[in-house]
Amino acid sequence: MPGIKYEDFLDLDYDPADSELVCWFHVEPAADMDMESAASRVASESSNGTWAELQVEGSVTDLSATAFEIDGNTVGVAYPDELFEDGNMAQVLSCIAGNILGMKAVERIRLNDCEWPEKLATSFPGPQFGTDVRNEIFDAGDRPITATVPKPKVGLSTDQHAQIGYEAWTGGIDLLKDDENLTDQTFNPFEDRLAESLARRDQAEEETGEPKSYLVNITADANTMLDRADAVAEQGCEYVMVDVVTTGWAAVQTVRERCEELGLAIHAHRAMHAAFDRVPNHGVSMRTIAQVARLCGVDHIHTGTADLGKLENEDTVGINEWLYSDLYGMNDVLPMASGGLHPGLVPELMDRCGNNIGIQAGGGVHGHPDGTHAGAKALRQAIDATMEGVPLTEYADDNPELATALDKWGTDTPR
Ligand code: CAP
Ligand code: MG
Repeated sequence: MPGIKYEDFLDLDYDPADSELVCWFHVEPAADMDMESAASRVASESSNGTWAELQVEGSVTDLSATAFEIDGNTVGVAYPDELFEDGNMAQVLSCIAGNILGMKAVERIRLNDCEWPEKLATSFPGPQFGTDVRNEIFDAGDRPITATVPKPKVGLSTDQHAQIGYEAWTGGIDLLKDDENLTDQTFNPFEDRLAESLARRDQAEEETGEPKSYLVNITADANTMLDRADAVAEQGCEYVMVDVVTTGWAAVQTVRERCEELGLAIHAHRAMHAAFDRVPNHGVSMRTIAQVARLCGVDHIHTGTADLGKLENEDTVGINEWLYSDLYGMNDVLPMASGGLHPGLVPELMDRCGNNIGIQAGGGVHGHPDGTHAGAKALRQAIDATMEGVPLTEYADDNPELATALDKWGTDTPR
């Protein structure tokens, strides 16, 4: 590319082709840099440019990106399809969320949103089930499905873990969920926990007549995750849980391929996402992380509590809407609301996020004064009341477990 300069990556009259990936960045140029120069460098460094002028003979397919829009601190960059390897999320992110995040030409930069073109998007499998899990795996009708994480998040023995699962399932919870840092530790080994929890699940299904399942955390290196997914399928469970940010997208894609063969749904925990998305002017947005997760093929992903819970959230409702949106016929994803939730917050949560969600409460179930079983009943009572349009305080008159939860937590947001 003899003579190509940074400025050649900027064209504010350019109209992206439908085949191009369009990325929207928040850009704060370095002190000695104007926005147009910064935008050119973003497009250059994330596609096929560099700082030096290169003398390269012969024709090179034009893989250059184009910074085509600047609006305040918002910069739009269009990437030609040939730049990307179909179906390779690691390579895509190495372009659009790679070196540019550390460039001296920008003080801050954040990848906020992507508009995925059909060929690239459909080169990924997408979710196997999506929100259909609510009625393909459970008989949830129109209500949100429920999950609970035994607490303390790690340290319980296998027996204690399974017993808590049984009490939660028989109290009305649909899904028992491992916590993000529970995998295969000596105090609660994976294989034992899987077998014992599923044995209690079968008992709880028998007693309640309701389908129950278990989000067992298979997080590990890719090969171990494949072995664990095989074990989950052999034991007759419907799900695996993966900490998708700490395992990495390439490993998620490998697990997704195996889950297609095994017919297993994937629950994506997003621990470590805040390293990318918490700072509003630098990093990678949760919206982008959720888009990547959908393409890679998770069925559930945590997207926050619309600021009702204990953790910082960005645009839960907007992210959820994208997860439900049509993407070339790709399955949608069930958003999981979690983090500081308890029965008193359910009506407001469902008012803000609707019913097509999962609701996870750990402390909000096991912290109930009368224990896990009562806490599970209180969570389901809060959901049932909200589905019937009955105020919780009124519904609590005939539902003592809910009354006790409201006495303890009211409608306060924990910190
Ligand atoms: C919630 C949780 C989840 C967070 C993750 C926890 O427990 O198990 O990991 O919800 O955050 O460890 O805090 P509680 P997010 O229900 O007891 O708060 O869902 O925002 O990814
Ligand atoms: Mg957790």
